[in-house]
Amino acid sequence: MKIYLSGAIRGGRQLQKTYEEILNFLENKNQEVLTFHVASKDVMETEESMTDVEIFTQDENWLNECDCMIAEVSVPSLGVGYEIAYALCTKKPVLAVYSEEFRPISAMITGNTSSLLQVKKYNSDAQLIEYLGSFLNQLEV
Ligand code: 6K6
Repeated sequence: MKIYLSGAIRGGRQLQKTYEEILNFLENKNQEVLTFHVASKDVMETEESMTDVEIFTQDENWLNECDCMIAEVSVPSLGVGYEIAYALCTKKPVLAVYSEEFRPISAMITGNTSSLLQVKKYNSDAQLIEYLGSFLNQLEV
């Protein structure tokens, strides 16, 4: 399954290690993560090699190509919010996870009752992984 991993870049990189953990879990489950760069330690340096139009176009293509989205929404990010809305409008299932240490999350996420969106608050790495596993199981992959 092709997964769009969404996480803050210009919004702030304080959860980069968590994004890396999510990426590792998904890849160990043999999933194809289209946006693996979100978890990269060097993303800000790499960013300088692309224009904003190139970034947007590439991500829009991946949003159209993905089967589902996993978004880490603890760190507020315009890009992540945009991507979640795009995925839902194009009828893709979305799992949005956030750490209880980072509340409150936008009501546009926690108050969204779309049947395609699951929003989960985690209190440990183990719980985060549990939510990821359960989301994959629901999609039967
Ligand atoms: C290339 C390689 C590594 O980094 C780059 C250039 N930057 C971006 N590349 C790809 N996607 C990006 C880049 N900057 C933001 N995004 C998308 O927006 C990602 O899919 C993230 O989920 C989201 C983050 O948005 P901001 O507003 O926090 O930057």
